[in-house]
Amino acid sequence: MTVNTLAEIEGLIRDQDDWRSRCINLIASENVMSARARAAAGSDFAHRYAEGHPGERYYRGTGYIDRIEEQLTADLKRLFACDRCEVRPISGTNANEAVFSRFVNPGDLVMVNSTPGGGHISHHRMGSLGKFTRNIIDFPLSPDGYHIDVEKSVFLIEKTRPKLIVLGKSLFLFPEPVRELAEVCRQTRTLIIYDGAHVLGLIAGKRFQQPLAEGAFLVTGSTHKTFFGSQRGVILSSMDEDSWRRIDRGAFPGSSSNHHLHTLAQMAICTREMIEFAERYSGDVIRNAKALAAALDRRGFDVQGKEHGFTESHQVAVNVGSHGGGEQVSRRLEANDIILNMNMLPHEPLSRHDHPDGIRIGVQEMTRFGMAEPEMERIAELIHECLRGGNGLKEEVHRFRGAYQQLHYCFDSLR
Ligand code: DSN
Repeated sequence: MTVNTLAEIEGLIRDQDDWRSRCINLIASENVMSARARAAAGSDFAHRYAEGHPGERYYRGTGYIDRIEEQLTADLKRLFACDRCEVRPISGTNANEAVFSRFVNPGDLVMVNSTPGGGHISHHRMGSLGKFTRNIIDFPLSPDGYHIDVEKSVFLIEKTRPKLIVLGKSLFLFPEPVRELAEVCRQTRTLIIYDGAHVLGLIAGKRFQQPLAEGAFLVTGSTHKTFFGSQRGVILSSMDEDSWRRIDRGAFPGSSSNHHLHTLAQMAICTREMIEFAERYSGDVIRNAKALAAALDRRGFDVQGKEHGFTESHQVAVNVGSHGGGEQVSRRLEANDIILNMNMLPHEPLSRHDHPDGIRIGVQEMTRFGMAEPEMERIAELIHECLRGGNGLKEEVHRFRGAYQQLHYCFDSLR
């Protein structure tokens, strides 16, 4: 549908704000920012450039962002207990690109999680990693598909001696075997890259594994899934000076020029919120994910990972093949203003990427709006009703969501 006038564009922006505030938002890669963080998007920083490092910029007029960037970097080092932090990537994929571009040469072998096994597109041949090498192999998985098979992986790493392994993924229910693979990787001089995009806030809250302490060379991540925002990327490490110089050049000028100063300012605010609230928030998120998984299981859904307690993260995965598959189910739910995404599950061939069996559910946003275990029960009930053919649930969804409009785990009320 064509949008003809400026007023129509502005109307669509308002419609989006209004609509998603009435939806049950369950996309595992999204979160919402506090009003204080959102306000920074409209600041003068949105117009400015600041290539380089604080105090050594290629532009003048950067005094204020220099102070913010320095403080943000210091805050993140403290939060993640590391010596080095790169905040200039403008997304998680951009952060991965900064790393791959400096540590992967043509022909280098890299081991990753497969796409059906949950691996992110930037780890694959068609994504960022594929620009630097085509020699990419998958981790062997345990029979349930949600865990890396450590024994087989150790054997494969010893035999093939990859340059890098990339742990961390987009369908991310359980911790990765960082500690278990650290020793063999030391022996084979294989670097462990941990993509923590989905679980960054849970790591910050110390409710998930601590990849750097467990032996990862570096952690990349986006900052807006279980972290509070803004939509950016980050690289964290305690690596040596020489290696870090490569990351530094990878971030700029390798994979970005200007690094979007308004969202950097927002991230500085969100990081302060994380420092204060991450521990409580991430505990609540994981409890809610487990509660939602159990509630769906009780209603007869094929919730994945059952033998391991369903999930240890913000995500729940459900095989809805018997309900018509993930594509159809996500559309039916969207028609009732329950928003989530279809997702491949580990047993599926790549050819089913646009009609997979699975759906992936994330509870991090609704948790931030104050929902707890009883509300997870109600969400399970609404999903169940909808998939049993119930339509016209929108009103009930809006009524339910209407009671959860205030954002928690932030300083908005102290303004
Ligand atoms: N593809 C996104 C996700 O939804 O997991 C991450 O970039």
